[in-house]
Amino acid sequence: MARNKIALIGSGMIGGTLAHLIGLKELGDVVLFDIADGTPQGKALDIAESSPVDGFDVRLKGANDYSAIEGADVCIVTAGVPRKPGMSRDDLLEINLKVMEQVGAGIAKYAPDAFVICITNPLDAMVWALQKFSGMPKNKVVGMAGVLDSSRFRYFLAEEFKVSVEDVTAFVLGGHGDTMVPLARYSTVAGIPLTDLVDMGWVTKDRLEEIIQRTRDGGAEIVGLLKTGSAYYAPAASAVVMAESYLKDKKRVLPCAAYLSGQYGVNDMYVGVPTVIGAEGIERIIEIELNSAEQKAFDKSVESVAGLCEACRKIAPSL
Ligand code: TXD
Repeated sequence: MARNKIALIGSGMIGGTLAHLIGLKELGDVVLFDIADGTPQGKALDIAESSPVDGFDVRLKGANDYSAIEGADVCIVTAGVPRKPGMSRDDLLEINLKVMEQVGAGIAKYAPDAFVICITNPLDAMVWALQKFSGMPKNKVVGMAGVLDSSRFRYFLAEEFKVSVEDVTAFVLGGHGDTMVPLARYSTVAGIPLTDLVDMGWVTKDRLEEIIQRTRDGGAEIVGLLKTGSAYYAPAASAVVMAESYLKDKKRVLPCAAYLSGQYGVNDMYVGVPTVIGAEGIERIIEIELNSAEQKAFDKSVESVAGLCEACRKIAPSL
């Protein structure tokens, strides 16, 4: 049985971390692709040289030519420019839109059957553009943000309550950015909703609001600390979980930026919603009831994603 092939389009901080995690988990052979000469080759060789120590059998290869990704089962896209301090995700739009055009063409030519996970920011607009540029099926092109945002929320809650991160679940809806919508009543500690934990005196409403705001600002907090780039360990781990659910047909329920055609009243846009990922890609979009405050926050988030898509259309009218 042939091994899975995973192509990483972009071999920067997230790309390199992805390659290492995929190796350690033996998820498949890895091709690191980048326009920078030597970076993907160097990272592939460095990680391959760690494989005898950690005992994993995975082939790793670096390339500057799209032909190297031929037949990939999964493509994870991080190509582009990351945020610098003071820069918003939207500032990246113009540069990264051009990158998505090239990446879309490369994947469509060499790996048209792949499951494509886009990470490049501004996420909801870039994954939308990538799907259009590539012309690939909408259920096979998805954006990573919700797994990361909810993981940050889970971590902050576990710290607050002094319980294991394993027992905290969190639910985040909407676009990746300042308008994301963490949902307290669908986030739990061992099944107990946060709203009940407020009633039980575990946390005050105000403190919970602070944690929610920290989650919204989670990306900026890391950018402010690192100063030279954005987060990469947690984003890479989040994308690997999505790739694994696809390759192993696990049907995990994961919040992802998925193409909406009427769900949640949204059309022709990618927005973060709960999905089921299995061998068919995005197999299901789960629609939950929102109360009026949640709906309002969600609508605001959708509006900001719509603004980004509009800005993309101005730059690339073919979209
Ligand atoms: O939740 C999320 N979705 C995110 C998104 C969380 C964190 C970071 N997020 C975004 O991921 C971030 O704003 C960036 O847009 C991407 C990648 O972040 P990373 O930290 O890996 O950026 P790097 O280290 O700068 O790597 C980008 C690489 C770099 O090696 C460039 O040479 C390469 O992309 N690059 C390209 N590769 C292929 N083709 C083209 N055109 C290209 N342009 C740049």
